[in-house]
Amino acid sequence: MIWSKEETLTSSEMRDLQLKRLKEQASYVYDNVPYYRNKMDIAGVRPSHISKIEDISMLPLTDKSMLRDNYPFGLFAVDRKEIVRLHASSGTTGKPIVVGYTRRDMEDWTDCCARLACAAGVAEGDTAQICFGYGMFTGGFGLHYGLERVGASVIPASSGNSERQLMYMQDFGTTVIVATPSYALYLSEYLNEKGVDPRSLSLRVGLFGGEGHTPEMRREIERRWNILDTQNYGLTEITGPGVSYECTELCGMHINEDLFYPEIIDPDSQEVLPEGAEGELVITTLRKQGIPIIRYRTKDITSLVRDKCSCGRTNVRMNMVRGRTDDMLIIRGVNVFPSQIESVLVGITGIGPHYQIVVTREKFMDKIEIKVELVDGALLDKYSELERLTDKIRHQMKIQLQLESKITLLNPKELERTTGKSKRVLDLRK
Ligand code: DLL
Repeated sequence: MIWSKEETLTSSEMRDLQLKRLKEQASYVYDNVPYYRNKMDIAGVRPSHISKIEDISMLPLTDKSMLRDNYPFGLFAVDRKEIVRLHASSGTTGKPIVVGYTRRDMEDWTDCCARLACAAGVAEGDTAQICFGYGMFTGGFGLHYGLERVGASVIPASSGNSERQLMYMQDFGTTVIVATPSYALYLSEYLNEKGVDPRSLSLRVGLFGGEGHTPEMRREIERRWNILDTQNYGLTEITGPGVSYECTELCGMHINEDLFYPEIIDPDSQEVLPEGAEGELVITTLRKQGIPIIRYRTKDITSLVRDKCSCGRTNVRMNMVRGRTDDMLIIRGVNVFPSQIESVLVGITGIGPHYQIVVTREKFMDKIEIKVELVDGALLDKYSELERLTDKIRHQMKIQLQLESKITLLNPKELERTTGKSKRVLDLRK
């Protein structure tokens, strides 16, 4: 089944709709968001200059820094009283980036997530267990509403607490798991340790997103759980989950291009690349009211596929994300910037400016270790002081990153020094 008629438009119908919406969205931001008006004025572009969809490339590119510089509500295009929901995601500094949804934005978001669920074959009669965090992260709430919309019975289990997750799966007859792919793998190990074969449960479909997963991970998930592993993609800045999603053909993620216009650019030259080429995904929202976003550089590397999909959907697909162009780490679905870690460390006395972040994967679960040099090596002999300092750093990291981390204190000069760019991150997951 296909949820919405916008998923099956002919290419000329889609282009007409996109052009109409792009013109409206460009005028809307020009009139309502001073940041865009300034940017367009500087570039000498007016919304009225847009006469075909390709003209979008005249509009200026944007990135996360605009959200940081306009924190918290400077990019909102409506009065605060129109905003019915706020969400947030990590920024490059201590402050998060904040997005707001109007009632219509919530409707559109719900519809996007309903399309996603429907494309994976989820429907009335299914019981969907959402293992994403419910909170400022968009994963939990976004999928929640979409799954309810298709008629599934939703278990808002939230993240963590594997014992509970298992109990719900067994007692409530969960048929759909909604999680990061790494959590699905971790949970399967946990179940095995408890003597439960994941394949003996009632699960049949996984809706996985928030981080990438390789074809190997997919095979492993399918083998361990005996479920259909589908992937979906999204980002807070654009809407959260529901930007794109796989259908049961598993040949790329269909983009909701009636709402989000995708382009692929060369991250260095910023030129738009021809169809099929791999580069950085840039997205323009076409119908957002709360916080419309023009030509947003996602930093995600992928390519677009336009050939026919046997599911009947005609909307363009994006391939699995191959990586990112920046240093953002995704740890168990949580976005982490090294700069956030640094901002915690610089405020703590007793430790020096040298640190290293080591990311590993144990039993499919991401682990983060932060190695920090002490200013005074003699402290290493004072166990209680050392423990107090370690606890303090761990606690502040938890507040900043929303993640547990391991803190290791080192002797002064123990970390390797480089004359060039310092290598702060050691990602050993690949
Ligand atoms: O992760 C939204 C989301 C939640 C999508 C749940 C799907 C399911 P952010 O926290 O803002 O939003 O992180 C966005 O996560 O730019 C990608 O780098 C990465 N990401 C999300 N989904 C995928 C995916 C949510 N399927 C950032 N494959 C994005 C690869 C993904 N990377």
